[in-house]
Amino acid sequence: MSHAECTRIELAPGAIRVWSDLFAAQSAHLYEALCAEARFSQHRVRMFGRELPAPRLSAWHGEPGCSYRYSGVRYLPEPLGPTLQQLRESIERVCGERFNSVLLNLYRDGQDSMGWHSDDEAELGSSPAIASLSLGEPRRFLLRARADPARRHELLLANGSLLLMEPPLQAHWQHALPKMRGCSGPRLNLTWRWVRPTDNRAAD
Ligand SMILES: O=C(O)CCC(=O)C(=O)O
Ligand SMILES: [Mn+2]
Repeated sequence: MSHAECTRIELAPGAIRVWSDLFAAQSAHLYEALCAEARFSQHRVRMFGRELPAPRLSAWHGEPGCSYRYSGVRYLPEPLGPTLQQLRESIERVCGERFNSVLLNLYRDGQDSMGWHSDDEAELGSSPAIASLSLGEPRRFLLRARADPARRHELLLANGSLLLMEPPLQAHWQHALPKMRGCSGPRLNLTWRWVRPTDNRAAD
């Protein structure tokens, strides 16, 4: 990990911080190791009243009890392997935040995407900090204000970049990763979260 510069962008209410090449030097190694360590599957999403395969592959890893509910399905965490453990420590140190779980999304090419949403699942609490590591092809990342969707901000998330969405961004802004023409390579994204652990037997 290099000692990269951090840029803070005020998006009142809320802010983001970006380290544009923090993990660039290790990116190829991290990509390989994480693809071997993570348990990817194609989750299903509810869109336009129908259930469809998500346009990306996903994996949920975390400490025991950190389950995650998405599109009506509860995912139990796979364990944090050695690469994820090490990354978590580095990212916690840089961000000054604690994380106990991570959602990995593998966008196989520019046709894979993620629609508009906020990271506002109940298990994240009312005002979460979310740290997002990008490895692979640069992709556009869009933000729009909930109160005024014409108010937008756009970033190009580069290989090895780290983005921190500071509280209370999730309450006031949505984000999306649109399809991108001309992008033929894969991108792996990891969003680190603090989930309030539940008793798995009692949670449903
Ligand atoms: O791939 C990205 O940069 C965004 C991922 C995201 O928003 C999420 O996992 O909730
Ligand atoms: Mn998100």
